[in-house]
Amino acid sequence: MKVKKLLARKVLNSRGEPTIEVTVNGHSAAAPSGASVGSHEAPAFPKQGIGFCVDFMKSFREIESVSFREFDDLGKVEHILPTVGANTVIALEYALLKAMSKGNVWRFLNPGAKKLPVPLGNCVGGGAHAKRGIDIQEILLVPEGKDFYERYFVNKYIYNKIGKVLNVRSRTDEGAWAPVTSDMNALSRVFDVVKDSANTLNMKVGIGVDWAASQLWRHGAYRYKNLKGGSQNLTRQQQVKLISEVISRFKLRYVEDPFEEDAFDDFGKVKASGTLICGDDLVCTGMDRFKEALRHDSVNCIIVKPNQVGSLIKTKEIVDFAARKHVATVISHRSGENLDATIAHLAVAWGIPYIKTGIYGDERQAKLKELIKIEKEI
Ligand code: 2PG
Ligand code: MG
Repeated sequence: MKVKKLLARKVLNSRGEPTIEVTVNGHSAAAPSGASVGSHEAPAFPKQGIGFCVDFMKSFREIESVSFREFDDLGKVEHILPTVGANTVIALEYALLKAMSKGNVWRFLNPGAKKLPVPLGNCVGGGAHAKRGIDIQEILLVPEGKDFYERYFVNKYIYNKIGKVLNVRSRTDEGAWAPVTSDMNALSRVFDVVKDSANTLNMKVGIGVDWAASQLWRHGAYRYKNLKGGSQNLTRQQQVKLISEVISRFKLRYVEDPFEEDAFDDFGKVKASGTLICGDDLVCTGMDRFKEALRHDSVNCIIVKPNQVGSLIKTKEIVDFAARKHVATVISHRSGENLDATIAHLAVAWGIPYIKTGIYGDERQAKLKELIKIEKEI
């Protein structure tokens, strides 16, 4: 495929922040943006700003001489990362993939793909994703079910139930309920609703948490506004103890970033059987940091977010490497999203076992609906 028409413009994401949209031969894509951004992520945009990136893409003539036939050909544009930032590269790569595959990305990448990922559903949250509320960034549902659609259904059912039980109207950036209460109260109420709903539905549903602990870590302590009914500062050791207690009390299936982003050793201290200990800010989709995490035996799961690293080639490398190391992967949306559903296609094509997308809102539903469609095609 040759790039015959390349367009770029500024658009707004779900948080109302500007980002770039790139269109290749009529196929458009934009990259999402985070609010709890790991300090080891590639910069989303260069300091000259998004307007500069839009102008750069519009005059990116050298792309016309490249031929794009397969996934690895994306490597031919990745040298622009230092100039235009990770979000521009990812928007361009998504648009190129869509154009190469005529919109059928998963089949183009892996026609033999068979498995759909398990949707981790953000049902209650706070932290950097809400103006007021709990300290924990996300409480997630980990549904079991015979197929993707059933798991999608379970998440939606329980999400609605939780809204009624907590009696809240406000939502986080990702569409999760944002109650103003203590973290422990939120967790135990979700735990009760999940238990009741699982009985009613006759299904198994686990609970997960994205603690996003780097956001709480300031001047050598984890600083909570309302962990148990009042503000509290915890040392590293106290945080390890807290996380271990919470894992066993709520039988957590999944815990993301329970410690600050450089605490490789602490992650390894809370390994519990049946619990995925997941690194997001810890690894930032970076191979070097992932290898460091393996050396410290920190995690048995990692988040992958293409725009943390600004390269789909490197994202695939880390996904494949993790599979070889028996480390689970979770491909994830960002809190500032758009309607693009490419991560749904990547999850299927690359055999990624989990996808984190949220439950409520058009931008979250876009990915889930795409997976429901793909399940029918498979
Ligand atoms: C996270 C993400 C997505 P953000 O921390 O996992 O939920 O948040 O996009 O704000 O980094
Ligand atoms: Mg996270």
